[in-house]
Amino acid sequence: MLQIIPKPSEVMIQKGTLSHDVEINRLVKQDYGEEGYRLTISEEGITEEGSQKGLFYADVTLGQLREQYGHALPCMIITDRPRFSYRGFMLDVCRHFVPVEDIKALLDAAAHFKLNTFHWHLTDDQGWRLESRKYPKLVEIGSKRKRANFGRLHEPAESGGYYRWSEVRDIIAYASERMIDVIPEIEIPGHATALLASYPEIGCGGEEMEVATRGGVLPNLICAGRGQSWEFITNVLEEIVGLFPCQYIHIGGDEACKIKWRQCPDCQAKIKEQGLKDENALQQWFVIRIQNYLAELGKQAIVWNDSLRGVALPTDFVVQAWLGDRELIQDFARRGGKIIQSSTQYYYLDYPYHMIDADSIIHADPVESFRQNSDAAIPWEQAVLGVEAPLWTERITNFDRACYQLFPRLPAVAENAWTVKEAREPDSFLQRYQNQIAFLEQRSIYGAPQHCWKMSEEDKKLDKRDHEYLTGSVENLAAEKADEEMLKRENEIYL
Ligand code: TNX
Repeated sequence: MLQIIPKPSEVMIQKGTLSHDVEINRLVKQDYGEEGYRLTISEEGITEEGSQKGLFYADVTLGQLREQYGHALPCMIITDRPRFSYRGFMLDVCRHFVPVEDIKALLDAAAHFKLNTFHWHLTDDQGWRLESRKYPKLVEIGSKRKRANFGRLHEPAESGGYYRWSEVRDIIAYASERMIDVIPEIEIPGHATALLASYPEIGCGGEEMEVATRGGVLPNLICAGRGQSWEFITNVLEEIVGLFPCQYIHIGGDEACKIKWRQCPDCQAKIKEQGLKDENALQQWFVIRIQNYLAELGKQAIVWNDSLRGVALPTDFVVQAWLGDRELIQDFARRGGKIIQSSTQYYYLDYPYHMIDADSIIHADPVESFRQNSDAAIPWEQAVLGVEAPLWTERITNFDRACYQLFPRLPAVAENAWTVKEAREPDSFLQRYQNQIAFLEQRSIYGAPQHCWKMSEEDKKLDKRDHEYLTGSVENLAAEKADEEMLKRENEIYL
């Protein structure tokens, strides 16, 4: 069996082996679609055919074959193409900063599994991580925070970090050599505490605050009613559009708890002025303006599914589905909208292995869960643009821990995103993963131990106990719970 991840669409094994060194014959052809390729290994030599991206993926496949067979390659013809055009992983660099070198190692690994999108979660309550020339306080103030209250972690009293424009360009170039697009995310209007700590005048009532040191849902929102906020957002987005060549900009939109908007005279005046129904409609009015602004600059906005609440969101947005809003997601798909599959049930790689092991990911079809209990007329296979796995980092303080969470689960996600339905073979995934370990370890990527790949009930119990130990400072959890209860009472939709 070929030890390749993601499993290719079609493999024809031929007689013979190729054991001498050969030059690879590369033919640029569009016959295999935007990212597909054909790889032919014969006793005479190796031929790759495809677009520029296809040729890159042919090389990746060949690399994995060499890992398996060394210098005696069996003759074969592989014809391969991806099921989804969007195959992503997200990295939260806000809760804990991630150095450039670590991001590059993860991009190497992502490309090895034919992922093509890196979603860079650059702003959140606990940190603003992107240099701004127009708003220098975003990093002077917003990129630093005091010891976090995420759980039982040994953290320094202060920490921080941000990316300079030169580093951003370096990451984009590095990713691009690996056929990976980089999508920046700026959270609007919620998860904005670090921004508001830097520029309080962008929030409701100009309230002063500090960069957050706890997770969960906080009520600090960009004010939708003030002219200053609009100017601020468009200026920041203008810088971002200038930096990132990608078609998409992610503008967040999750967990925007509306307590302050309800009390803010500017937001309430805006609701009246625009004839809006409520605060959800105000969020939509705000993001639709932003999408229109981005469209003028040739970009498209991605939002988390929470932004579907209110009126019917125009389908020029792409919606990233993580939790809830089932019917709104269905309605969006029915109207022709595109959706990224990031369900917390399978794709949240910050969750512990006892909740999601690699085996359960690989057995989940990215489209089926949308199709279940939905209107049969919805063309889900077209509506799903692709799959993305987020790595939130509240409890991930370093590269080793990130790698533990990501491997082998990220390769399982990559296979779900790449391998066409007819070729899927989930049962052989864990065995094929063995052939990838040397590549990863050469890059100092050490994944989770084998008992995590497919967890027995006993191992789940032990993992649960370890996880509670890691995250479970009792006082922290009690404080978080009390805050959340308060927010829940005031805000019907969240948590
Ligand atoms: C929810 S997913 C969040 C993040 C957290 C994550 C933890 C999403 C759009 N929002 O802010 O980090 O849960 O799993």
